[in-house]
Amino acid sequence: MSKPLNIGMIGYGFMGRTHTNAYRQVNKFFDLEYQPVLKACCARKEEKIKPFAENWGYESYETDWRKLIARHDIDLIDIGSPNNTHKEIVLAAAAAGKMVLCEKPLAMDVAEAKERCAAIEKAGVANMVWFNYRRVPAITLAKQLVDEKRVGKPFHYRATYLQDWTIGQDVPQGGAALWRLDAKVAGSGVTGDLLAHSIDTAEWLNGPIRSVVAKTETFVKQRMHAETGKVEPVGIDDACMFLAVFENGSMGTFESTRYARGRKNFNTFELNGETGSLFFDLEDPQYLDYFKYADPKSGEKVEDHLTGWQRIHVTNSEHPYMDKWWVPGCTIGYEHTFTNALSDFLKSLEEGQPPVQPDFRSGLRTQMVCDAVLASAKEGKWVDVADFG
Ligand code: SOE
Repeated sequence: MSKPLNIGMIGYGFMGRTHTNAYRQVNKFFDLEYQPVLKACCARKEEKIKPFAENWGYESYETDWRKLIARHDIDLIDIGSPNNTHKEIVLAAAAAGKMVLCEKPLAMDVAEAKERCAAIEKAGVANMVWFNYRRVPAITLAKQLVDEKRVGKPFHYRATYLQDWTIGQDVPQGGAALWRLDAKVAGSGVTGDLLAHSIDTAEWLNGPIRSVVAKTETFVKQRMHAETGKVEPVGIDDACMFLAVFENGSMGTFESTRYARGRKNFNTFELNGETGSLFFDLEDPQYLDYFKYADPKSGEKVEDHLTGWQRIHVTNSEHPYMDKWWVPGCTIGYEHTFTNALSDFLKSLEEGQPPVQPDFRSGLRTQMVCDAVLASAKEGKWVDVADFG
């Protein structure tokens, strides 16, 4: 039986588009009871949101998110607007009993994340944070291989998230396109924007991070602000590297920057365990590399003259999500990760407990690690993540 789910989308930028595309596609590929209906979208500027609504097929639009939340014909509020707007919207949406989906990072800091998590849990509304990379089939497969004990006792986790789009000194900060460079709007730089993804993936695959020591750098100290026209100090971290110790005893290294010339969205991880290793690179997203040293069940070593890394082309129907898309060998891409995530969310509504992951509590956990990283960079010493809970 089909159940309409009326969507109220806030934001029309990069994330407004990725999420809306998922709402439009999900029922065409996944067999689900819930059918998202593009009821309304919302942004302050009518000249922006009206064409967005027309282009993507929203039935209506609003220019005040409070009005959107007050509407009785909206079931779910999806937040794809800049980070500093998330707080009030989440609190109001939860109080109104709406389901809430929120773009990452969940919050500007832990205090805000806790408040949001408490509001959502008190209201008992369905929720999810859009850490879409968990739904790259190769990353979901990595999780399956970890759960199947094919990596064994973990020793090392190594993550990088590299981009290069802010190197120019003349790139302004602030405004609709560049708010990620404005600390007042974004909260932090690469730590909240990029490392939050790496941390979410790392904790999903390798369990909680216990402690961290970090160093951040801001290479360009002043930039013109797109809204004021004035040259203002830059408050974000342009680059951040940190060492981590996981609760399971393994060691982690994380590196992120927007100053790695030639790297566009180089989100990689490698996990090295006693019986195997895994490697993934988002710039080559249909592959998962696996090195098998021993059989997970018998423990028998498989090392011989054929031993080597195995490149798994994650496009077969037995691979996560792939039976819903094309025929084996045909790849899917970035936008499909949002559709896959949405299908999991809608399935969880259909089936009830357990709530889909990553939920707000999981987003709070990632925020704790981000805050610990930034605090460590400030204090220049190891800090425990638990102290930020
Ligand atoms: C930043 O450039 C950004 O758009 C992030 O905000 C996204 O979360 C990431 O997936 C791609 O890069």
